[in-house]
Amino acid sequence: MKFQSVKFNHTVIPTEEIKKRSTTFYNIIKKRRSIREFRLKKVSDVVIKNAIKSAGTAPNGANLQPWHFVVIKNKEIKKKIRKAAEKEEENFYNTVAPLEWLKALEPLGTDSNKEFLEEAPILIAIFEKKFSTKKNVKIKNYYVKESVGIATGILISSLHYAGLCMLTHTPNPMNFLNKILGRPSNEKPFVLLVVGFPKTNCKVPKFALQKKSLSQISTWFN
Ligand code: IYR
Repeated sequence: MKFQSVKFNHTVIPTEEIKKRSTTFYNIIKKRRSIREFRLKKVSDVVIKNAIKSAGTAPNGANLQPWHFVVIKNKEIKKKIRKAAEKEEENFYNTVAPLEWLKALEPLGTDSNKEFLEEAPILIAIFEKKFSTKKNVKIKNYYVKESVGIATGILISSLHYAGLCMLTHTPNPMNFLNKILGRPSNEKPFVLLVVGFPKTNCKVPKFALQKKSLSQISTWFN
């Protein structure tokens, strides 16, 4: 295989240290919870910048990096997003959602009120790019959903590790985000990440604590 390459330098750390690090990571990530009540406390830009830069390192199709992150701190824009999201959610909860879906959502206690979209200090709208344009030429992207999904996972992990809380919010449909945020039509909203700190008496659904066991989620051929 012929390709321009550079040497890959990887420091192999001692086995015991690897085990320790993996346990530490699990003990941190298992504390992540989706929250819907945010306090007014601000978040430093540097934390958001580092998280987006981390997300930008995600493995992705042909290194075309088919994502775009829009950071919203502006009150007026948050208000517009809340209004548009609540309109879609009202339609979802009152008209389009099948009974089965509403039943599945019952333990979460969610409804069409999305106050958190104005309460939270930061919203990050993540867009997937079906294609990119370079000097007016259309470039097709590959494995877009997979790539953006992995990048979003890294973004969430980074923010959680830094000590922030969030909600992955997906009002359906989300194309109002293109209009409000002025994003082009080759970009499709993937998720709206609501970021900040929980209110003092923030509550989370009890049932979401129940995670499937290792044997339920994995199969091993040793
Ligand atoms: N988008 C709606 C409904 C909703 C759907 C799922 I699947 C969830 O895990 C949570 C909510 C809302 O945000 O209320």
